[in-house]
Amino acid sequence: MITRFIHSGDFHLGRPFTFQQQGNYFGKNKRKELWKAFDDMIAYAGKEEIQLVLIAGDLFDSVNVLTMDIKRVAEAFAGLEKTWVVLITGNHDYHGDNSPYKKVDWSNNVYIFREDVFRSIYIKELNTEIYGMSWVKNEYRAFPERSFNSLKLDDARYNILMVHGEVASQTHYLPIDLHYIENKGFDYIALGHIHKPGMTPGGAAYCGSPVPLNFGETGERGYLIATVEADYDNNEYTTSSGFYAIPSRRYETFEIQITAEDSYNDIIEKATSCDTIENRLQNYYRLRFLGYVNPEIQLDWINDDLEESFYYIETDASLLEPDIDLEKLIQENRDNPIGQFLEALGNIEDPQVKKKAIIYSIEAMMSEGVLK
Ligand SMILES: [Mn+2]
Repeated sequence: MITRFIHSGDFHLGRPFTFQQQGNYFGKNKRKELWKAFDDMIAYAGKEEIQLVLIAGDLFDSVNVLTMDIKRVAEAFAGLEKTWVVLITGNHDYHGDNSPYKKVDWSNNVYIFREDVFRSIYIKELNTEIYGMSWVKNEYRAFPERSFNSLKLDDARYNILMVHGEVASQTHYLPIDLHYIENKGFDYIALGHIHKPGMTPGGAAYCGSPVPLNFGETGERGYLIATVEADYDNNEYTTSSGFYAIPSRRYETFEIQITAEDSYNDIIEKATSCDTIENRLQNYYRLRFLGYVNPEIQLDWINDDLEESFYYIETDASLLEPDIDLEKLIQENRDNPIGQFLEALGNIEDPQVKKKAIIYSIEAMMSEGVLK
C-alpha cells in the first residue's frame, strides 16, 4: 500500500552553466551543486525507504548529455532497493532517436514511459497505478486527448497522472487544461516543466526545479513529498503534499538607486548594503544601478571593486543616467561653438539616440578639458 512518495523532476542534470563573470569557475561549482542535490534526494529516498519516486520530465538537460552522467543516474536509481522510480521524459530529454534513456541499462525498479500517448504501470505491492506520457520529440502543440480520454481508472487503486507541460491553451510545450485533467479523478497529478514549485487547488502540483538554474528562478526550491492516507472501505485516498527544501545558492536581483550626490564610495556602500554579509558570500547577485550619477564617476570597474564582498556579482549600469543639466550648459556656452553643438544635440528627435549623443559628447569634452 502506498503511504509516501517523492515527486521531483526538472533537474536538468548535465547542464553547462554559464556566468557573465568568470563563467568557468562558477559554472563548475554550480554543476557540483546540482549533482549534490540529486545525490541528496537519492540518499533521502534510501534512508527514509520512500516507496516511490516520480520524475516528471527533464531529468537531463538535453539529449546530448554525457553517457557517464546518464550512468551516474542509473547507478543511483539501482541503489534504491526499496524504491520504485517512475519517469517520464520532457522537452529537454525527449525520448527520440538520440534519447539518453536508450544509452544505458536501467535496473528493474526503474520504469520509463517511452511513448507520447498515455499508458500506465500498475505497481501491485503499492496498489498504485501510474499513468503517464513521455515526450518523443521536442514540441507538442496539443494535449494527447484521444489516449487520455480512453483511460479507465480503477477506483480501488491509488491513481497518479504524470505529465510534462504547460498550463496554457496556446503553447509549443504541451498545453494542459487543468480542469479537464482534474475531472478524470486522479488522486495525484504530478506535473513537470514549470520551474516554480506550486500546487493547484485540484490536487495537481509542479515540483519545480530542485536547484534554481538562473537569475529568473527565485524563491525556495526542492521537491515534493506526498503522504497518502487510505480509507479502504470506501476506496478513498487523501493525499497531503509537503515541500522538502534543498539548500542551495539563490539568485538575487536588486535595484540600487543612485543619486547625483553619491560619491564612488557611496555607490560601493549602497551596493554592499543590499544584503547581509552571510548572504552576500553565499548567493548569486545581479545589481542594477538606477537613477542619476555624477558624470565624473566611471562605473567600469565597479564589478571588480565589489568582487570581494560577494560570492558572485554582476552589475548593470546601462540604465543609469549621468546628471547633466543640458539647458544650463547651453546657457553657459551660449557665445561659443560648444553651446551651438549642444543645442544641436538637444534637437535630436529619438530620445534614446539623443541621450547617448549627449552623454558621449559631454564625456569626451570633459575628459579633453574642453568642458568643465
Ligand atoms: Mn521542460
